Amino acid sequence: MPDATTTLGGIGHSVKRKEDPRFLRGLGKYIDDVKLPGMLFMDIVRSPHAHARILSIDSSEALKVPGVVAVVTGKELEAAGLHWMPTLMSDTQMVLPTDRVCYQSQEVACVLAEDRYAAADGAAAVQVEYEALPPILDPIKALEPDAPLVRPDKDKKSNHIWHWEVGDREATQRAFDASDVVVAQDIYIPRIHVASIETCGCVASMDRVSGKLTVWMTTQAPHAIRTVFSLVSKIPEHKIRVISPDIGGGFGGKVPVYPGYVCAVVAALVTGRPVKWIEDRSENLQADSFARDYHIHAELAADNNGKMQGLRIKTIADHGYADAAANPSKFPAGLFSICTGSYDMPNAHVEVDGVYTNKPPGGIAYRCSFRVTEAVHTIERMVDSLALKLNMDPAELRSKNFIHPEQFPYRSALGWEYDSGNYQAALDKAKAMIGYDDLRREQVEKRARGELMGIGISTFTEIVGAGPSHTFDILGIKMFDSAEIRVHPTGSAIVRIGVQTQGQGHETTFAQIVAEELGLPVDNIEVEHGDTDTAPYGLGTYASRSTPTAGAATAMAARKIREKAMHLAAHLLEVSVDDLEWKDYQFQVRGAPERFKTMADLAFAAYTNHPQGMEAGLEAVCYYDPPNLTFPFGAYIAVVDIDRGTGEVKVRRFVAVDDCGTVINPMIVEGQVHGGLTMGLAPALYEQIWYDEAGNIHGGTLMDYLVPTAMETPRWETDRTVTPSPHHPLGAKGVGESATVGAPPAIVNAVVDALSHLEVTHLDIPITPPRLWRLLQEKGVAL
Ligand code: MCN
Ligand code: CUM
Repeated sequence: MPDATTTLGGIGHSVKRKEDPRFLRGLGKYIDDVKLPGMLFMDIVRSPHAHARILSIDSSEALKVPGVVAVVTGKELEAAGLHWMPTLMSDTQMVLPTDRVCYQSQEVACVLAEDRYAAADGAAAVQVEYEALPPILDPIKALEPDAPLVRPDKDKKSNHIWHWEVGDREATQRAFDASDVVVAQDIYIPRIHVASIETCGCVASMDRVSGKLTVWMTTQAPHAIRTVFSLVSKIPEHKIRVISPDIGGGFGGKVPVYPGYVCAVVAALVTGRPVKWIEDRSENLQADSFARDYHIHAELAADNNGKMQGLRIKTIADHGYADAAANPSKFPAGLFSICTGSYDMPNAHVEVDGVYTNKPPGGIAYRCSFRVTEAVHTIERMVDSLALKLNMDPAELRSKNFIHPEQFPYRSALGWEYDSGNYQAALDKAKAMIGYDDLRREQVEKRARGELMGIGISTFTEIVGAGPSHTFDILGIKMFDSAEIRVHPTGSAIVRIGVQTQGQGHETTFAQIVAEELGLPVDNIEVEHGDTDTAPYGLGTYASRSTPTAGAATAMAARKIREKAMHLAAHLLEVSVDDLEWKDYQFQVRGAPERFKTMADLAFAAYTNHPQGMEAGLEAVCYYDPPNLTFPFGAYIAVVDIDRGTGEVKVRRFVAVDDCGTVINPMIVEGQVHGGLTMGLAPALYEQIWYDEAGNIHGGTLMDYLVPTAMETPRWETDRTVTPSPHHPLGAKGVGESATVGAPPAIVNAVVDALSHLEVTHLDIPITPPRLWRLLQEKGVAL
């Protein structure tokens, strides 16, 4: 007989996803499925130049295209004061330009038409006269004193945006002076793009009777967007409704506000008709927010035994023409300062400088909780460099430096308080799964035969769950999150949460939390989110924050309900609350377990038989402000074989042991890890966006931006350890990005390991076959 928790589908059960029946049958409701009477379609004219003056925009031919209703340019927006908008990092970004464009594919004008095709024909007919200007593309050259300015509109006459540093510079210098060995490395982490299946878009509609603006949009943070819309447009917040319906992948790319959204809203307000805007694939790849683009110089100091003494990092962050990163306001370089990783690093100092260039605004997106990928890549590569220099096994070097379980809560040299961890246990498990020692023996034999095989390790620490509101905010809005639960008289319930899902399965996992806390079956619990008119205020889904924040809020709200239910139970059973205990998902009389009330009994009583003086109903709200972030971690080991004839890297095996504390749904967590690993393989071996000297984008279509398919993806071998978070009510940590953060250095370390006997100490990503083949040729080992 199944036990109570199996029937409930509570925490720890691989409940099948409630959202899948509609997705698998093609019945999801995405933005493009929103169709309103009288709806106009918008298309965007984009710049062919990376940097140019706009001499004129002639819309007359476009207006002659049958079906075209209007053309909107920056001049029209300027008249309404809407041609610039704030970015999430308090920078400014053009909605539509009035006099110059700053990157290739930048929005120049938008065309509104009766159908999508007329809009596209209209956009092609808009004539724009440009005077090309030399683009500034290299962020290091952009910092030279005589470099032309990307942003002449700014008071500061420089391409330097901000400087940020943390740690103790002098102490770190002393540690370096006193150390036996120092390894130093330049590491470039290139621009990449999330390439979610669904591109971005919106439908904006103004109801002329109620005066209410409704915007269905591909956003990961509907409430924050509504507040910012209200502040910028002066439309009262209750007259704005933002709905984030089913979303076909977010991965960070749907956090920022893009000019297209704003243009569609303005067009709906001006024309009085609903307006739909949906990006095509190349617009999505070429103009939306980018990730990474960090030029890193790192140094790691240690003594001869391999005990790490200090870490020093200097980074130039290429932000494109605007700092439109979606970081918490006080963290211009995100949480890059997690770069001391899983190691007990006594000293560290980190500096980052943000720089403008003629590229699309970038700085966060791609499954990374605010620059953690860059941090993890740096430290995990540096640890391997050190191992090579000391001729020490990289697993052994890691073990020597891990923060020990008894050191938690651990305060890092850069100021974070790690909540919990057990790094050695995860590494031991991964080593056992993959057969580490056997692989090392195999490598020796293969090397003797001239075969190139490598083993790479990454033992990373993530930092997710922004955030404690005393330090974390977005444009002043504190980063808490929320849940609201209402139990209906017949024992089913609705849960509304301030975060939402872009594919993570929240409709299932949040129901599981309530099932566990209240003892109601998961099938009877509906989860609703993404609609600002109904969901409680929350900051949205990114930075793997849903479980750490709204997950905690859901548990706490459920516990408030349980508290009230206990009083109802005492009333019904005619005992004092002190005589009751919550056991086997029921309130039982202590010592007389045959006298009990289930939550369904109590829900009914809450509406039909509640004691005089008690409010009717059974519902609760919680706004949860986490006391700390959560620090999930993992140990990954990759085995690669290199084809000496083609330079192709084949990932033969990949073992991933993750620890995200208490697991709510093991199947969903495994799915998150599988997807995340594939998105870690991608930048390691395939994906990159780069710009040629004229500022033309490369990797701006799926012809040359290589998203891995099932063909390239190895069979992931996953397992886990469980080290609960001591401060989360369920002990859970986030997991949504761990694999993307942890995987790239494991793969790079494996490739470098395969070539280490040829004096190869580092490779930048992506390690593509042509790049690697050239290196094999140089080393005389290509076939
Ligand atoms: N979970 C769990 N037990 C845990 C931790 C998480 O069962 N201890 C479950 C959660 O309940 C949730 C899922 O795993 O269903 C992910 O939870 P969490 O780690 O809290 O992350 P978020 O829900 O906040 O998701 C955001 C994260 C981010 S930031 C990116 S980027 C990313 C990712 O999720 N984007 C995704 N995974 C994605 N998966 C899909 N399918 N689509 C995206 O756009
Ligand atoms: Cu930076 S990708 Mo996720 O945090 O949406």
